[in-house]
Amino acid sequence: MTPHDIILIGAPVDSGKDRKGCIMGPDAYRTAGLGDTLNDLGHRVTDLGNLVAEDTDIQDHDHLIALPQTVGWTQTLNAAAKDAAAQGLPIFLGGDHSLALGTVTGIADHAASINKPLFVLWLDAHSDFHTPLTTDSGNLHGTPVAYFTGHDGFDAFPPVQNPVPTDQMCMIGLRSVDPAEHAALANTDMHIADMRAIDEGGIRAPLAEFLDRVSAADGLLHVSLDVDFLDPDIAPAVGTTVPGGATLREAHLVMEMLHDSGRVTSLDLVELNPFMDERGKTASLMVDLTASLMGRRVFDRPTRSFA
Ligand code: 6HN
Ligand code: MN
Ligand code: MN
Ligand code: MN
Repeated sequence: MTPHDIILIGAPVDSGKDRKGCIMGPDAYRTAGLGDTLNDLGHRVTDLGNLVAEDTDIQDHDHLIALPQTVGWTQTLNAAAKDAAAQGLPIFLGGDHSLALGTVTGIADHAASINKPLFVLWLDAHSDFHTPLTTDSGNLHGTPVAYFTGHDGFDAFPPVQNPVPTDQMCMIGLRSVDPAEHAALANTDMHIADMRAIDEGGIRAPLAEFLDRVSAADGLLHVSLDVDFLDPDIAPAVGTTVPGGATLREAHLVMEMLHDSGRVTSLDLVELNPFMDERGKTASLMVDLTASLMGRRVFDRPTRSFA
């Protein structure tokens, strides 16, 4: 297994929605042993600690929740992501999903600087494809994909320098898409495997097809893992649970395939709300999934048959 220089970046973003608690996410991952786990797999691990959002001059908005704070985080994380991607494999310890407004745009700027296409894998119950003009909840964690793919309505945010083309994106696990998001997605060539597709055909095929395209283009791959991608029975610590999510084995298979592809260059761990967890089980599961992504396995394949 190739050892990586892994850079842990605490992003305790809690401004992307009403319900509080994601501020505790980074420390929950540390408490669950993320750093040591990755170190034991043979990686070199640096923890940059928790970042603090920049101050902005933006005014509060009457519909959008905590707009100034989220714009500040976007600026901070854009710069941090650009920087870290040039030095190793950043893992952003969220924080809610609004952090991807900054992380993905920063990684996209890095990819452009080395002339490589950036691909994004979105593992989520939701498409997070609202704009500030279409969101009915006002929760900006529902908007990052529209922002970093270059859609209108984000006037308060820094202009996106290098939008990610939608055909370089794949969403897996969707089961809650609002009407405005549905209409907007229909106008894109985004690759989508919703839960029905996974029920019928399995989770392997759509991911394998996407990974083949990343390899063929010699692309960078950013993975954004929302806790609510997982079924709430195994991952209760998230404010936006939707029944019928990925099982433990489906999730590990995704991570194992991502590892085998050798393509992943950055990762978001988002939406963990430790206040809602059951004795740390969701935080520990997220650490285990990250371990699978970074090379933990029972046997090298093909496994020996014990029959
Ligand atoms: N997430 N579509 C809903 C909204 O409020 O816009 C849910 C968003 C969930 C956000 O998954 O990170
Ligand atoms: Mn999300
Ligand atoms: Mn979600
Ligand atoms: Mn909504």
